[in-house]
Amino acid sequence: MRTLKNAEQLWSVIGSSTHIVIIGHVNPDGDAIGSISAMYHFLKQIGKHATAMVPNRFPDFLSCLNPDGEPVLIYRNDPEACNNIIAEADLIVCLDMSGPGRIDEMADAIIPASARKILIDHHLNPVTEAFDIVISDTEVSSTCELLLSLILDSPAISGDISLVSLECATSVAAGILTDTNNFANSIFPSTLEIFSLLLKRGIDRDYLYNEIFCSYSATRMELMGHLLSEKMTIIQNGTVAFIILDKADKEKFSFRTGDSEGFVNLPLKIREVRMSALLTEDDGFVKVSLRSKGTLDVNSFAREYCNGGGHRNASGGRLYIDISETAAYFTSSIEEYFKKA
Ligand SMILES: [Mn+2]
Repeated sequence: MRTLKNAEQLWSVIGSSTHIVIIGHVNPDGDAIGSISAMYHFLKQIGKHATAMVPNRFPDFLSCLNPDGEPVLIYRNDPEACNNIIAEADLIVCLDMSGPGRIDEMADAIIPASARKILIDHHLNPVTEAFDIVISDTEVSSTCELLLSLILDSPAISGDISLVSLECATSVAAGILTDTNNFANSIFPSTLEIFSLLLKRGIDRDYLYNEIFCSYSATRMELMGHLLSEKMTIIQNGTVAFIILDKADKEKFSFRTGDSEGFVNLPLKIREVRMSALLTEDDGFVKVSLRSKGTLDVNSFAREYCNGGGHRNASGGRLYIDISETAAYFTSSIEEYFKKA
């Protein structure tokens, strides 16, 4: 789906705004922080100041994208100060989130805010009624890719990549590397065209690769080994694998936000496994991450059984059950789902 018809309004709305807030989704990843940082730097370049904000903290390795002197605010650390900034805003740019459901309690400040709201996103089924302008394209690798194509079309850049700042270009590259898992998935022709421009602009891909993919703490590496050897269960004649990450293991391995990023993909390395789930105990719910190979649709499974959704090969959701019941619930849901299919 491509909903680009509002793109021409984007820069005029930004041009007429003075108090701009840029936000991204909860548990921010490289695409959320990358697109926030890229937008921040581009706005700065065109003489616009913006405040960047996310619901909760993000992994340390992404701090290489944090704007110098003005780091991204963490809503949960100081909701009152963030609420004041949101209340004073006349424009809120929402990146890499399909709707207010992706920003947890920050939604209580964002939804009633009088500011105009722009969505720039690549997820399925954006909540269009929550925004004044929706720029949504699912046929791109990442929000960062979509954002750079918009920036290239802007009057200030007019297609000339050499005019894009290195900070902006580096942030965009981080989002593309993250969401494609270092060019393993979600690659479109436009993805490589955009990345080619970024290389021409002089981004340091090796540096970003090491920051994003080779920056595990020792305990994170040990947690990965533990989950694979002790907590992975393979069901459905070897075609579905799930991993349960409970609070006891989080504590044992000094778990920090982002430590389980990418773990859901690991069981897909097994030849017969077509679908993988990571089921993580959180406060009051179990977070579900789902991945699949080929035509197996985890989006419909997430919608039907996990109060969630997403893409065909990558979806997520939440279960409002105890972690001790999760294995039984997931196993019976899978049996039912495959029987119907
Ligand atoms: Mn993304």
